[in-house]
Amino acid sequence: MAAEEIHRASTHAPVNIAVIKYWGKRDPKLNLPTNGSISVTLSQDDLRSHTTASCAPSFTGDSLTLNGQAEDISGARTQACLRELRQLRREVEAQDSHAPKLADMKLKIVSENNFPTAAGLASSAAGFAALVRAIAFLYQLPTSPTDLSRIARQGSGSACRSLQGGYVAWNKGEKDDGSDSVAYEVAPASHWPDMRALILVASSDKKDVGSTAGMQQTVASSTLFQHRANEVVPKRMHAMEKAIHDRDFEAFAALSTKDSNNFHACCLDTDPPIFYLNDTSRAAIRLCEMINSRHDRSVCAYTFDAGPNAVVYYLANDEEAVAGYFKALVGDKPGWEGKRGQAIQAAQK
Ligand code: 2P0
Repeated sequence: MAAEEIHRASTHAPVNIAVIKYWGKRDPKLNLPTNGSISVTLSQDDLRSHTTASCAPSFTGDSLTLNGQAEDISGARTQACLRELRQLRREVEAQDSHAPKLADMKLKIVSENNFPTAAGLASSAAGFAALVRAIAFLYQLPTSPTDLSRIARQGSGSACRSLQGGYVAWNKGEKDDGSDSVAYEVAPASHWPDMRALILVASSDKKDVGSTAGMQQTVASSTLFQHRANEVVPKRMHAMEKAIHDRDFEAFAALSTKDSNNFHACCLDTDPPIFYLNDTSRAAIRLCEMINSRHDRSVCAYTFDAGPNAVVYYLANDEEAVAGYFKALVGDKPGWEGKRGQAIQAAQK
């Protein structure tokens, strides 16, 4: 008896770190945001999800294994991604009678992150982006990164920004069906190749308030947030795109740090308040401020997601000024050692 043919495709997707933050949904089901966002894609050599998707007639159920552990994929978000991808495959099969009927087969998805999933390093973004692209490759879909970003967004909002390299924006969109809430490339990584990111893991504990729940609490209770979504971010989106196009690090740094602080101020303005930063985070902020003040210019820019870990952006020429100080801090201070003091230097390519 001939061996059964297993159809298989693999891909990887990088972590992205926002410099204009996504926080708040106007439609939680479709993951439509209240404001646009912009991120920098980190090098896949440093932080990425690698995913293989396969299907065969004998597979009995859809399954996902993440870092060797079986994951529940019955949630509405994963199901929305699988449904959309299968629908697109059915369209391919309807147009080509010789195309194998993959959409009817069950999927086996195996994913590995090369960084600690629990460390709060945007693992859902890289994870959903890799999952969606692996299945799109398996199904040989004629989809663009923008089409795929619309699907990945439904898995996790920030995932839509991990399907392209370099500098990526997520357009808030205006339509209720989410068809225009997609990611686009502001500039390729090669446009500003000397950008660097230093990631300081201040804690790899699971966060107290998850992003999905936290942002909904903020939307429901923060008045500061209304100002952020309607006034602050729309202006910053344009200014950040210009800073990236102009390779203007001074403007990039000012906008990144201000946006991180504005986002965390909205978290504090939430009822009950959400605290993502800790003493280590605040020490990193003070160190950046000190480095910039000593040089009398913006040498480094800090940003924090929904957790205490700092991401510090700087240019390659300033490697010594920034990494030197942070390495000293990591090495010297109790609380930055071992798991809590792990520093990953990720060169953005
Ligand atoms: C961002 N964050 O722009 C912001 C900054 C956290 C702070 O995107 O509910 O995990 O899956 O759409 O994408 C985290 O939110 O939330 C996030 P869901 P997601 O990167």
